[in-house]
Formats: sequence, structure tokens, C-alpha cells
Amino acid sequence: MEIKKAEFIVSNADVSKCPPSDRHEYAFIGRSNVGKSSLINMLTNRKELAKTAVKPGKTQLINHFLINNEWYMVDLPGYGYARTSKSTRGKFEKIICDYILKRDNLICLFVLIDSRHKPLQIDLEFMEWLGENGVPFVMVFTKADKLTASERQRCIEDYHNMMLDTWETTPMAFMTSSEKRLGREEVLDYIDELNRTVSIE
Ligand SMILES: Nc1nc2c(ncn2[C@@H]2O[C@H](COP(=O)(O)OP(=O)(O)OP(=O)(O)O)[C@@H](O)[C@H]2O)c(=O)[nH]1
Ligand SMILES: [Mg+2]
Repeated sequence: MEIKKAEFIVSNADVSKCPPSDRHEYAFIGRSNVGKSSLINMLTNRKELAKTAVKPGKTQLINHFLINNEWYMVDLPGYGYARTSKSTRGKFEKIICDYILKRDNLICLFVLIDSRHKPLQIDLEFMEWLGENGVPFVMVFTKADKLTASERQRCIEDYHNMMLDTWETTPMAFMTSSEKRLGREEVLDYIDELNRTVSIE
């Protein structure tokens, strides 16, 4: 798919104030600092569409971007950032949970996972929660530029094996690097396919 236009629409702390839910929507979630905002910039070919930072905790709101005047890409705050106070963390987690459970035009959630780490409890538990709530999602491994080809393979296998403990099948997985622009076509083609095959009410 070609991205001809990508524009920032609005930031919100509350799902009820998000734009009308009349278009296909895809949101990016994951631990703080995993590379959500960077991935959105890489996918859209725009350096500073979504704001990124070296320190975790940069994105604090639900950010809507309209793509090709047709569908939404959404940048979300990260979860599990230990250094914020408990109340701040609780607030983000409420924003995220509300958004995920209430946004009825959300076609697929892209769960970003740092490919450099062994499967982390917090990511596994989050995906468990998505499964329990029937939220459609796929996994997107980030920062693959830090891994060799065999390490990438190993990463996908580790998650696959770990998840088979609780799941009958494991979700689809993409290997990406915003730095090296890896996985761009694959992710965009997947979105394109969903845009064409999934209808919204
Ligand atoms: N090596 C490498 N670094 C990356 C990649 N993607 C993001 N980063 C770096 O990771 C850091 C965090 O990137 P962000 O895109 O701001 O991460 P985020 O998940 O949006 O973070 P929060 O908004 O704080 O939750 C930045 O220093 C990025 O440069 C990647 O593909 N490769
Ligand atoms: Mg961010």
C-alpha cells in the first residue's frame, strides 16, 4: 500500500472524545519506549508525525492520524513504565484499557514487543488480557536492527513456544526495524488487506 497522505488529527485522554468511529482504525501499543511512535513515522514515511523520545513515557495521550483520507492510525501511551508514580501509571493504564475495550472501529491492535528481550511477563499478560476480551491483535517485534538473522528467528520461536502454553494458535508476528525500515511493506499490506476484507458497522 502506498501512503499518500498522513495527517495528525487530535490528541485525547478520553476514548469518548476520539473522532467519530466511522473508519477503519489500527492502534499501536506496547511497553513504554518499545518504539511505537517511531514505527508510525517509519510506516508513514514522516520523520516527526508522531513524537518520539530516548526516554520512556513520551506519548501520554491517544493520538489519531488520518491516513490517505481513509483510515486511522493511532499512537497510544506505553504500559509498564516503572519510573512514573503509581497514580500516573494507573491513569495511563485506564486510558489504554478504556480505549481498547470501547473503540468499536478498532480493527486490529498491533502489540509491539522489543525483539532484544526474552519474553517478558508484562507483555505475555497483556496479550492474555486481550485474548480474554476478544480483542484482535498481532505481534510486532521492534528494533530488529539490533539482532542477527538467527536471533530474529529465535525471538519469534521463543514467543511462539511460550504462548502455546495458553493459546491454541499464536498470533501473527512481524519483525520490524524503524531504523532500517524493515517490515514496512508487510505491515502495510496486512492493513490494506484488513481494510478491504473487514467491514465496519
Ligand atoms: N535501534 C533502534 N532503535 C529504535 C527503533 N525504534 C525506536 N527506537 C528508539 O527507541 C526509543 C523510543 O522510541 P519511541 O518511538 O519514542 O518509543 P515509544 O514506544 O513511542 O515510547 P513511549 O511513547 O514513551 O511509550 C527512541 O530512542 C528510538 O530512537 C528501531 O527500530 N531500532
Ligand atoms: Mg510514543
